[in-house]
Amino acid sequence: MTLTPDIKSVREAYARDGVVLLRQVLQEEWLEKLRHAVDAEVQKGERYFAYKNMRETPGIFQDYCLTSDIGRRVAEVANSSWTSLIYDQIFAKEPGTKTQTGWHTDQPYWPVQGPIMTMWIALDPVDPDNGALEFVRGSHAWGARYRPFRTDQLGAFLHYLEKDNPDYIDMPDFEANRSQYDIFHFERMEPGDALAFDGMTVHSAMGNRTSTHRRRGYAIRFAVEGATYDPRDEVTEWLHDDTLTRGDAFRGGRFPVIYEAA
Ligand SMILES: O=C(O)CCC(=O)C(=O)O
Repeated sequence: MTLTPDIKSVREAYARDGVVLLRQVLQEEWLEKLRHAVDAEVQKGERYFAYKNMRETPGIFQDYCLTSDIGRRVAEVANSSWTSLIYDQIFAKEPGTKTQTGWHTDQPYWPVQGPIMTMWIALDPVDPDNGALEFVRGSHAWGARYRPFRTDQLGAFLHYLEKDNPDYIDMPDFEANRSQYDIFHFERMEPGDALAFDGMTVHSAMGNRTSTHRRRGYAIRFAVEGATYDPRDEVTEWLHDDTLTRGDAFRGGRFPVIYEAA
């Protein structure tokens, strides 16, 4: 018995589009706890992209990652026999934050090759007014590896990293050429719903144009069967683990296996 209803069509959508919306992934007991934990982090007043890797410190984020059913869900959607944790991140786009999160893919920023999945869990209702995520349908399957770049505090492009790495190409201007791509979003997420998306899917997030509707997202990044360790000093050092060697399965050390099929 799977945790995810209609798992066959969920897997088909994930494989085809590179993203799928899962309803009510988060149980009520976790929702309030995570909201409080997010608010406590955000009070620290750091920049938008700074709330990372909370799960390495004892507390609610760690408890959720290690003891909830999220690892099993990831394995189900990815059709994997195991799930390991890469890291977690808060995206709190508060009312009046009009800035769009720029178009990007995630995988080039992490020391991992192969299949990885983000679960972006909505802690508030999310719609196009307060910061829905947008995706380029099917872009995970293009085989394009987009060069990582640094952004300013609000997510605007500053400069490319690894300029000489031939494995990566510069990113097209998706925003300026929207009509050339199959760009879509999910009209509404309820608290507890999650977007499962591939690390190679091109995505962005709208600004929060409202003056009253918070948009707190809790994103957890996972590796699954087939993912391997691939450190690149200029970009991924913050996630390195010296107990792993390039090419090892991406599991163990800093990256605990949180689900393994019996
Ligand atoms: O929520 C956002 O603003 C962006 C999320 C995102 O880009 C990600 O989870 O990779």
